[in-house]
Amino acid sequence: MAETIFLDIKEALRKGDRVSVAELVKKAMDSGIEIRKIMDEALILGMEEIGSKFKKNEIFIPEVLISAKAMHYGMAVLEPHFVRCGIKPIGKVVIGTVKGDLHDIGKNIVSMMMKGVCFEVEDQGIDVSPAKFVDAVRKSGADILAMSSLLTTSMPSMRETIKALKSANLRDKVKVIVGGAPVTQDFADSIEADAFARDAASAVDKAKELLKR
Ligand code: B12
Repeated sequence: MAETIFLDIKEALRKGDRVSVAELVKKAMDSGIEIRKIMDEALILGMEEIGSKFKKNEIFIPEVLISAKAMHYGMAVLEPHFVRCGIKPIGKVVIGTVKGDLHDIGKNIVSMMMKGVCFEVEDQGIDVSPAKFVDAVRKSGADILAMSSLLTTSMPSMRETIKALKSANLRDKVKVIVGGAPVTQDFADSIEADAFARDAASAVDKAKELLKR
């Protein structure tokens, strides 16, 4: 049962059929399939398959954009079910995709899962400059700054943001976690980030750990 719906979701994602993606995700939920499974095995896997087709030049930016939009529709169906929190958040996170980078699917998943464990999340969106991150951290008094990068060319902006936090005397007030497909633990260490995570579930675990440090 799950396998069939997941195949249908992936196919609808590939076609960029946002209405079907949303309907099928809802159908999967209604049939009792675990939300995390729908996210990991249908939506994220589906997007990965689109990624490999893009890499092999079998599909191009317009198709990827349409699929990305459909992915957002699917995630929007899941999001309310991730969040079941009381009034008091466990901590505050400022999140965003770094300057020069427009990829936001992974960042949105991280944001959604952080909200799911009751972090208050301030999403700065995409193409966020170091100055904008610094400003958001200062104004919000965030415990954690989470930066996403999907391009090797935008990764240096993470370093720039950490430098900017230092210049603004905020570096010791906020923990920094970084992630995104090209980001590695070595890179995170080299820019003196406090943590790195490969996927959204580990991002949540690491963020909780950071609160204790
Ligand atoms: C979708 C997509 C696009 C869409 C983005 C739409 C959107 N709204 O996001 C569009 C079409 C706009 C696009 C454009 C481009 N793209 Co693109 N894109 C992708 C694609 C196919 C999928 C990315 C994705 O969403 N993956 C699914 C999510 C769930 O995975 P994820 O982002 O990695 O996130 C997970 C983890 O990394 C982690 N994570 C993510 N963020 C964070 C943050 C923190 C703090 C933590 C802890 C963890 C974490 O958790 C997430 C969930 O588990 C990838 C291929 C790929 N395999 O990654 C290429 C890819 C990233 N793109 C690429 C390129 C080159 C481009 C363009 C330059 C193409 C061009 N010639 O114009 C432009 C750049 C535009 C720009 N300035 O940003 C390259 C990057 C190569 C590189 N290493 O630099 C890739 C790898 C494709 C390829 N193989 O060539 N792209």
